[in-house]
Amino acid sequence: MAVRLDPLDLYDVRSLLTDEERMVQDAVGRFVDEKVLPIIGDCFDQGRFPKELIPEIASLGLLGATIPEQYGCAGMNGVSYGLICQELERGDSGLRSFASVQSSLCMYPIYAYGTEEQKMQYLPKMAAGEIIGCFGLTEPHGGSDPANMKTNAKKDGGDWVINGAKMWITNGNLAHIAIIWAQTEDGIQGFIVPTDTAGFTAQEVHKKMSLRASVTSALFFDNVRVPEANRLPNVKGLKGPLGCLTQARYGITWGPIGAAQACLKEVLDYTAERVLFGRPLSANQAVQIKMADMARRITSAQLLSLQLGRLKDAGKMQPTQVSLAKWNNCRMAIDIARECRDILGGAGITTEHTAIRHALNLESVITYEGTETVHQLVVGRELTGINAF
Ligand code: TGC
Ligand code: FAD
Repeated sequence: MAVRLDPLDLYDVRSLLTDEERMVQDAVGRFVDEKVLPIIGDCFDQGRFPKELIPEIASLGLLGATIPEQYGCAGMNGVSYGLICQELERGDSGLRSFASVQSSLCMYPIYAYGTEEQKMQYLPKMAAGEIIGCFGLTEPHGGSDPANMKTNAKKDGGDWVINGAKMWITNGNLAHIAIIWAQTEDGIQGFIVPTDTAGFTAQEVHKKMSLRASVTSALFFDNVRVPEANRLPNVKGLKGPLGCLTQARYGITWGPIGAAQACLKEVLDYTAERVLFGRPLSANQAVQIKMADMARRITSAQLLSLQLGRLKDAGKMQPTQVSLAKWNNCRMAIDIARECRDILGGAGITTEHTAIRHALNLESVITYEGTETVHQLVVGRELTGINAF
């Protein structure tokens, strides 16, 4: 007798995981089912990030999960980090954003570019969720071109004085520290800026229709003074922030798989129950073809991210490969979420169902960490050798 396949994992990608990776996925999955799904629709409606979940996210080892245990982190592999992102985003992209920023954009640069003192001072408390970070690269005049950075840091005795502004910064009003990228006489450098430093202001962005269960802010620097000990000394130039983005974008290739799975699950259940023209909606060819096509695209995305993770864990992952997967998987998920919204009919327009929340969130996910066009042009450059930016 044919085995009934898991509709959300038609190729049994889970069987390609190690026992440890499966345990991570199950633990995060349980957390999402029990703690996130019951509240997240209301959080989105209210425009509220569920801060109360931070201690449990931290105690599950989800913050800085791939950083070694000597810094208070879980020391997991890249595939486990991907699965964390996938499960969190099955709940909501905002929650995955929180973990991505804390882990890949704030803890990673301290780990990769910081001194031993900086690592010991910040990483264990960040893993415990006691210190929250944000990452300031994008500026109001154009995020796709970070080389054209206006925010600057000038040396003044033993200090650095930072002036400028950053825009669209996840966790901005939650954060205790900001990892800020600024132009210096020696090129772009990174600084750890405590958010209670005089001259630092964070202003929350309101009226968002996307990532409503996430904090997004504008940051302003008016003669913000930090000591030399707060500079990340082990990198200079754009490759510093871009190196962090490669880590975060890798995780983001996994996240939208979770969002798409949540949407497909919802319409599989809905179309089985909804009777129109005397039969379940799911009995129509047009509806089955749409759902089959969703499963096809989810399966391709799962295999893409898993192979990317295996390359990452083997130390072979290239930024262009990350760009291809970020582009493919965000496009896959936003198209599926929009199609699921359509299949739900009128019921799909409220946050009683999840498709519209995921579709709206994915408008941000397909834009941040490099827009779809940026990633297409990275792949185009790889193929042709011509920089078309
Ligand atoms: P280029 O000038 O050629 O390169 C500069 C240096 O960087 C190196 N490099 C990379 N290193 C690591 N990872 C990457 N992905 C890298 N890409 C380039 C490169 O080798 C070079 O090193 P060196 O030693 O020669 O100096 O820069 P480029 O032409 O490659 O960059 C152009 C472009 C458009 C791809 C880049 O500027 C870009 O990616 N723009 C998009 C900016 C972006 O993604 N911003 C995201 C902001 S953070 C965010 O959105 C967080 S949302 C988080 C959430 O809530 O989840
Ligand atoms: P622009 O760069 O102005 O781009 C506008 C349009 O032009 C896009 O469609 C783009 O694809 C297109 N375009 C650009 N260049 C070209 C070209 N050469 N050819 C053709 N088309 C082109 N940033 C951070 O630093 N930290 C964060 O924590 C963070 N969190 C975010 C959270 C949210 C919810 C959002 C929405 C954004 C966040 N960002 C963050 C910023 C994000 O990275 C930027 O929005 C993104 O990089 C695009 O920059 P931009 O919005 O300035 O658009």
